[in-house]
Amino acid sequence: MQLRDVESLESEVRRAVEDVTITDIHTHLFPPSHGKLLLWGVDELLTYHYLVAELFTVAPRSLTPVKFWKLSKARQADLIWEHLFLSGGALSEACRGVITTLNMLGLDVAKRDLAGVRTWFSRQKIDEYLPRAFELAGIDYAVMTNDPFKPQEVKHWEAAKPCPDYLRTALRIDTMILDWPAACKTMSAAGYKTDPAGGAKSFAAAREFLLDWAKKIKPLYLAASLGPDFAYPSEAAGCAVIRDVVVPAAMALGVPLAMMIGVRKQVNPSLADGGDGVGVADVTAVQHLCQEFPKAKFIVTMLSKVNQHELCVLARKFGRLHVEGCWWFCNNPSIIEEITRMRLELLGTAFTAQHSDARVLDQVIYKWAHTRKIVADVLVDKYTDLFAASWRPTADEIRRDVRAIFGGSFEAFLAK
Ligand code: FIX
Ligand code: ZN
Repeated sequence: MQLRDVESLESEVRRAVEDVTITDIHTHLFPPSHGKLLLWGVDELLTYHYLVAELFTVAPRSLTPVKFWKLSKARQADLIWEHLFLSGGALSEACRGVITTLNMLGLDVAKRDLAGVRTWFSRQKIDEYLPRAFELAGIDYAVMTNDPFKPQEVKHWEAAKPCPDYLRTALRIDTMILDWPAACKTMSAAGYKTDPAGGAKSFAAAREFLLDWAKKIKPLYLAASLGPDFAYPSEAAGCAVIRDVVVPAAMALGVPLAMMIGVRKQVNPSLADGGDGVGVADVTAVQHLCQEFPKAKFIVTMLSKVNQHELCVLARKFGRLHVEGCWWFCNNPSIIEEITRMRLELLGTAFTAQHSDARVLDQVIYKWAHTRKIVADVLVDKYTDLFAASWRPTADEIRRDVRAIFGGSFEAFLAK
């Protein structure tokens, strides 16, 4: 039925966003059977690398990263709680996220009782807590980041540990593109005759490595994080790997290659995972890949706010390029709003609004709650503009469009 006035339109849009089941297309979660790889609980939330980096923007000089890393996880969390929350105002998105998560779990955040929160978490069982977190977040499944070059991950797949169907895989192959010799070591040890010097035989063996891994874990896509200096084509070894190994394997598997472009790795190594920065990248690298491989599919997100408009326009030129997410340093309300508004205006619903990038399970709770609010506000504006021009969307159409940007378009793109 058509909506008769702007008030009913707005409430329908907000309800649709509130109720939509979201597909989380990029996370760093793991199955509970993969043990400590799956991070969860308040101390992991507080020691998220975003908060570690923020701690060192305010910490006293006496607290150096070297000293910090020697402390227990709980003591690290105590310091972050003290400096960023109790005496820091908790105004950053990463701080607010912890508070949103604890609040949505029903904990009394106003008491600021970290010890009490820890006690509560100590009583949770991961096999019940994981589905509960997904339910609070409103997600049907999450796509993991599965790296065949990380022995600590490989051992669990080789042992065929169970993986619930609400955790899907992505084959993460940065090493193959960015450090071919290191990738050769891993692949040769696994019986794939690969040579640091490359060459046709070596690349054929590397394609077999990817196809065999795909048989094992059935990835929804192949994925790589690339720097702001990523150029294609170029003389860099990684370009030959992309051209002769990665894209051919993705096409043989019928899956997209997902590229996350613009991370300036380890700008400050003392911060470990928190030490990565951002740089403006060259969108023409994506353009050249789309032009050279018209039958391949690419999913792209870029880290610099500066790159977003050019990437959006490019996605208008290539239907086999899917734009997704407000990645990492773009995953902040002010930037999510700007990017989502622009994507709706340029792409309609042919994009995926967000991914959580959750490294800690509990983060899916806040990352999706925050994103839903921002996207709802943007969609209310957009539908109101249509309504003002006498267009009359129905409730079903609004639900259809909302699902599209929260996973529907992604699944349609996979099936293309
Ligand atoms: O490359 C990636 O998948 C990035 O998302 C991570 O490396 C990064 O540390 C992160 O989790 C950002 O949110
Ligand atoms: Zn990530």
